[in-house]
Amino acid sequence: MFDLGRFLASFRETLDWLSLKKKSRVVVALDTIGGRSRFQEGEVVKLIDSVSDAIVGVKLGLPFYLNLGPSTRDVIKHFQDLVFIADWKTADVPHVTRLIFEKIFDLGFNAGIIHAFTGTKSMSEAVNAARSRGGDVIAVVAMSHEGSELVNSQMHVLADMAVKAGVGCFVAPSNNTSLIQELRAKHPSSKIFSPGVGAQGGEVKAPLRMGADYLIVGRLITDAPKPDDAARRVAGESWI
Ligand code: OMP
Repeated sequence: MFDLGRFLASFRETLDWLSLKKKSRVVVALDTIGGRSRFQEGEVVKLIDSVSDAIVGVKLGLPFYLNLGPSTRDVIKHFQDLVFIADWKTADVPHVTRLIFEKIFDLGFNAGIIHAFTGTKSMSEAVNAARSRGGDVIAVVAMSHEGSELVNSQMHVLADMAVKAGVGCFVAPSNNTSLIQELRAKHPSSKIFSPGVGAQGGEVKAPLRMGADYLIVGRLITDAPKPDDAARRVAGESWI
């Protein structure tokens, strides 16, 4: 189905538009389905279909691509009313980063995630690939897991490098909301994506109140007995 809102807008505008339309700030991280990391294309389409009215986008990581390969393109093509984010968390030299991001957009993704610690030149190459293909880049500037203290202690340096490279979207953890608050204060017009909700201890409302724009939610939805119910519940809570 042709979708005018999606056709006219950039990644960030499309997200805002989908968010308003669906009253949701949820991006689903599709790493597992019912606890399994091996699944068929049909299962993926069925799961996304069942939650699509409650979410604004889907984030597909490297395990997903290693499982489904080029069929990932067919999954993306199936859905008009969602954005797709490639979470390959690239961390490479500039010219290889550009090659990876070109492939990401050729597959139909709307945005890709890069590690900000790779520096301004690598991020600029990702941004160049994104601009030439109408996509966007999201930089990881802080993380949600135990062991991320080093990267988190450098969040502001990383975010400044990302901004210098032309990146306006960040990943920052929902289970460490003071980092979100600091990031929002320094970068008022950025988009902040916040993972770690549910399975990693983050709450739904707290990161949004601190300034996050979107929640990245995986197992809480994808491994739930009824993913559609779980997605609707999280979406409802996220609409504050
Ligand atoms: P759940 O813990 O199942 O909700 O999944 C979280 C998702 O967010 C996974 O796909 C992770 O790869 C991703 N993620 C984090 O959990 N922590 C981070 O610091 C960054 C990310 C990410 O970049 O998306």
